[in-house]
Amino acid sequence: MKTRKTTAPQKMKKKSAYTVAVVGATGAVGTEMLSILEERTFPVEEVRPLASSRSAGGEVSFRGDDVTVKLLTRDSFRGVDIALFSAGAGVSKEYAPVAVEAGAVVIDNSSAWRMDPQVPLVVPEVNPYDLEKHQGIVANPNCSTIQMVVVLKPIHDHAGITRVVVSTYQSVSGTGKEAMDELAEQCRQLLGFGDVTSKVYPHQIAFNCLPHIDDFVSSGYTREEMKMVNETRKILGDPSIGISATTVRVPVFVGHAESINVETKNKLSVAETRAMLSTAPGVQLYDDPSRELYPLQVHAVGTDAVFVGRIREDESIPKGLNLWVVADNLRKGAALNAVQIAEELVK
Ligand code: NAP
Ligand code: 12T
Repeated sequence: MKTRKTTAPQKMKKKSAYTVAVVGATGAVGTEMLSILEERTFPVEEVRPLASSRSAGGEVSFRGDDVTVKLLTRDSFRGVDIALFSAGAGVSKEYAPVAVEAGAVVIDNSSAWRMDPQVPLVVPEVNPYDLEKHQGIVANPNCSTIQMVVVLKPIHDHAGITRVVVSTYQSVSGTGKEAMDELAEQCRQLLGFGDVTSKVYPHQIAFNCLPHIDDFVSSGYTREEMKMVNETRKILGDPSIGISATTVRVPVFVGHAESINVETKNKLSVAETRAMLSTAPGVQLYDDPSRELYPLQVHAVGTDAVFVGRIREDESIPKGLNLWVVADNLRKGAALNAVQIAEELVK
């Protein structure tokens, strides 16, 4: 893993409005970043959309204006205060230090810097205090980690989590625009009784589930599963929590769901857990089985909350809970969390 040399914490200069670069502005996450900056009226003086030669020269829309997409180069960050990166780990590894050198604070959505001990890994509802020691780069956690820790944090504070077993049901938008096109195209092919072609995924994703997200590592887990383990421990600041993850791609366009089993030091009843989660920041309790109300991907799309329901005691152990957690992976799982970090930095 790459580490950066230690330097003094870098404070953001207070301004009435900021120059914000969006690296990967034409992608699934970048597009969402632009609309969330606009929606939340983040104080933007100038927005600078950056991408590869594939879309440089094209336009994106910001506050009703068409803004020209520029080619990402080493000179792209002159005058930039905040650089939101969402163009993959390779781009982040190469260009985040360039942006920091030019005086910007980088909020990086890729996996490039997350586990670097000098880089804070932040979910504002969970560990905003970790932002203080940043040295120019702040990392945004993985989408599946973010929605899980928003719910685990209050449980951990109240009852001490010892172990988590999680299975995910992740949408194709987590992979990006091409994967969304692939799911749509395969649905058309199958409903027309044609042959299915796969390019982005190794197998058919339409009407199918793939227990495979990101590359496999030698242990047999995938990188996505290990991100959930390592990032959760870093964010909760507790390396002693046992975590086991199985990450699964499902044929859903937007929204990730997770089945989470939690074991705690102290007993939590369903009523206590409901009461606690009903006031937790960023959490929306949606749990009324008598009216068939539980979180669903189709309801979470376009919203900001992390929805939790199906809260049950795990009757197989003395102190355990089962939860079903759903969020919009492009918003709270990526773009919204990044903009919330920017809001904390300029506060
Ligand atoms: P996407 O829809 O495929 O978009 C990729 C974006 O990156 C496009 O704007 C693309 O520009 C740009 N890009 C790619 N290569 C580039 C290069 N060499 N130089 C400059 N720009 C380049 O993907 P996405 O879903 O938005 O995801 C982008 C990245 O965000 C992912 O790779 C991942 O690292 C991160 N991500 C994080 C989370 C999370 O868990 N927090 C979730 C999803 C994604 P063109 O239009 O020019 O191709
Ligand atoms: N492979 O940010 O494919 O590390 O859903 C996020 C999502 C990597 C990441 C995905 C991925 C990341 C995916």
